[in-house]
This record gives sequence, C-alpha cells and structure tokens, in this order.
Amino acid sequence: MLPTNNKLRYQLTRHATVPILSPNIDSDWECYNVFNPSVIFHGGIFHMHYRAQGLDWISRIGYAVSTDGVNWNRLRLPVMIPENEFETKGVEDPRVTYLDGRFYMAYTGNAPYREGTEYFGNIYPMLAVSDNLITWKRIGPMVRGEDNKDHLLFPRKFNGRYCAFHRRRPDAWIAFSDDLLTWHPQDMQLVCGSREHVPWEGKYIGFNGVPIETDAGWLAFYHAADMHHVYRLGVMLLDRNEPWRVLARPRDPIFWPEMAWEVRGDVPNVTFSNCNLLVEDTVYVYYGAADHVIGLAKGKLNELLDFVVQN
Ligand code: BMA
Repeated sequence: MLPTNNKLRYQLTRHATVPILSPNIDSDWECYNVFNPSVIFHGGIFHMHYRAQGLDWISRIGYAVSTDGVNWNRLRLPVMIPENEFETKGVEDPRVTYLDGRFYMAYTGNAPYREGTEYFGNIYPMLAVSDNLITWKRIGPMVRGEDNKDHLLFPRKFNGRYCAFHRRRPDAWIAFSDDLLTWHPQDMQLVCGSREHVPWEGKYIGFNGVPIETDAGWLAFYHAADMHHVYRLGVMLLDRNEPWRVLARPRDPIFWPEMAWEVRGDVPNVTFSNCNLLVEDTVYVYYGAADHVIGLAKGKLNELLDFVVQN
C-alpha cells in the first residue's frame, strides 16, 4: 500500500522476519492457530496471554512467560476455556490491564447467533479479574445484545471511575463504570470511526492494546479493516484527561501485512494487535498474523509521538 501525502512516514520495524510464536502441533487445543496476544511486563518478566485454536476450532486462552519478550515458555494447559453462555463458541482476543494491584482481562465471548439483534448480538465484551495471571474470575459482559468487542480497561481511573474502550461496530467508543459490572449507555460515547477518503479504514475500526500515557496525551493504537478485509494498524493521540477527544490522527497506517505469514494463514492479510507495551523507550507491538501465528514489531516512543503530532 502506498503512503499518502503525510509530512512524515512511519512504519513499525519487525523484530524478525519470522513469527515469535507458532501453533504447537503436539497440543490438541493450540495445534491450529495461535494469535492476537496480550503481553504485560510485571515482576521483571513478560507475561503473554494468547488466543489459541485446536482441532475443534474453539478459541481458548493460553499463557506464556519470557525474560526477553521474544522466547516464550508456555503452560501446557489453557488458562481460560469457554465457561458460560456468553462464550460457548470461544474466548478470544485477550487484553490484560494492571490496575490498582490486580490484573483485569478484557476478552471477547463468542456465542451462538441470536436472531433479531443487530449483527446477530452474539459477540460479548467480557471482563475477568486475576491476582496471579493464571486463575481468572469472571466479572461478566460489559453489554449484551450487540456485536461489541475490541474492549480494554485503561490502566487508571478517571474521577474515581473505571474507563474502557469498546467497539460498537463500526466505530470505536469509550465507556465509564463505577464497579465494572454495570456500563450504562449514558456513560458511553463515540471516540472515532473510519474516515472518509481513508481507504485502509473503509470497513470498521477498533482499539488495540492498553494505551500509553504520555505528557502529550494517550498514545492509542488501533486497527482497521478495509473493504477487502485487510487489517492494518494505525495510531492516534487522545486527550490525557478527556480520552474521548482525539488530538491527532495521521492518515497513514503504521503497519500492514507484508510477510508471507501475514499475507497467508487462516484468515489472509491480517495484522491484528491487542498489545502495545512500552519497554523503556520502545513500544513492543505484538500482533496476530493471518489469524495463525504471532509476530512482534517495535517502534521508538518518541518517533511514534513525532509521527502523530506532525501529521
Ligand atoms: C476480527 C477479530 C480478530 C481477528 C480479525 C481477523 O474481527 O475477530 O480476532 O483476528 O477479525 O480475522
């Protein structure tokens, strides 16, 4: 894809020309696809939660640890498997936030279609909590009856309230809650949608990983699908205290499928990220490639901020 007329161009740099995690053919639950991971850095090590599919094609969530963010040791069994009516067809796309001493996972619950609701109403933005990253207690869905996902919890509260991104198809939204259980419609608002004349965002957009708080505002990464179902990544800057206000949003994407393993896989032409982790001065963007393997791309925080502000 050719960049448009931005003043400054930017592309995340691949850590390597090969994936950092691939399906485990010796395992029944993760032998088919591993993708769309969340990674946090805590207690001196990297912790990854990733979506995995095996022979039955049900999504489960696996857990792996690493000392360098590149080489991983996985647990033999998944840490999350479908457990209730909101997730009978799978638990997908984890996004983990560390907040007030606990770990919260936002993940997608996939359930059978419900007739009569827009977009089938079978996709649930789920929340769970853990103190050890392995055993998770369900909190429940943020909303029901709409196709809502790409949600995640901010790493701090605003005026004493929890804050989360979510996606009300086709747009990216924000919501506030006192207790994580109740998310009232009046406490939700639109952040942004696809832009006219920006073909790579043609179909819909959603936020990626926990945004990075900087002096200039929240650096928020997002994905968009175009009309051909190609998934690219972009970045924007949101107001630090009113994170529903977009301060800057370049026209061009910062990452897109190029490698054979990003172009071909279970779903072709997909780079999809749930995680943009700041490690010292570098943002580690872990991503699912073609819904089949996991890649890592990196960017310097100051270069990303320059790119956003100058465009
Ligand atoms: C999105 C999500 C992702 C997936 C992507 C591409 O809607 O379901 O989990 O990676 O589609 O298939």
